[in-house]
Amino acid sequence: MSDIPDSHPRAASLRLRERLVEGLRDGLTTESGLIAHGRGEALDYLLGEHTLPFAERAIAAASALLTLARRPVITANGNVAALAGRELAALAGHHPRLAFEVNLFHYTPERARRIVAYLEGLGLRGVLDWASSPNPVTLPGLDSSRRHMHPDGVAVADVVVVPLEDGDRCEALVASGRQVIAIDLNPLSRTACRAHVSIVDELTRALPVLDRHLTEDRAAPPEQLRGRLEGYDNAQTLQDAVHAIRGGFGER
Ligand code: PTJ
Repeated sequence: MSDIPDSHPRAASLRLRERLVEGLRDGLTTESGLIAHGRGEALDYLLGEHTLPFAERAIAAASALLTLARRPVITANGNVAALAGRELAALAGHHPRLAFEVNLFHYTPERARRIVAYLEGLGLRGVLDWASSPNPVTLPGLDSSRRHMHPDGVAVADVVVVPLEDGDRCEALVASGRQVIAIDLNPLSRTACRAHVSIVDELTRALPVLDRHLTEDRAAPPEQLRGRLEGYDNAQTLQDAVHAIRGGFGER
């Protein structure tokens, strides 16, 4: 890691870049992942690099969905593992009901194996990889490597969290009847527009907030959680996010 002083105005953003560059070096992330990160970084800059009220609302709804879920699964690609491995491990430690599954667009068995090993090295046990199962299941309507599902993971999930996802998979998951929670800084992406709950926030910032909400919701009565979901309007979330991006937050 290079030495980024805390006083650097862009320290947090530069440290995220470093996580991805390390991820590339360690064979977790692809070159395309760096480009995908640049797009997210630009949008986050326009959002003021803060978790804004529309994202807080979406995270509260996501927490209700996950708490009510029978089998909640969070999927991780190369960017997600490299950027947010520590945050995922913390989430898993606090909320053992959550399952984690590797799902890659640019799939190679070696990269999947490295991602599982990396996450397990951070303390996240039992990360699923469809290729390790003799009976992987296929998500209908999808041609990419992302169609494969582990039979104990996404295949049997009723709620799936898809951070930094491509639109095709999000659409196919929604079409399959699963509830889908996206974490995506682009409120105009097909993923954000198709998901039931779209968290328009930077992944490593959003996960600790979700962690806190999940802890608080453990004691919440189910009717209260269902009421929160009924009152949640994802179209409004996306509209507020677009408005925030277009408005900008001034020079920093
Ligand atoms: O590891 P693989 O092979 O599965 O590939 C992963 C990537 C990310 C390369 C692949 O899924 C991809 O190309 O994704 P997209 O289609 O570029 O979509 C990524 C979305 O995530 C974009 O809308 C970005 O704005 C958004 N994004 C990027 N970085 C972040 C982010 N959203 C939240 N937090 C971020 N840090």
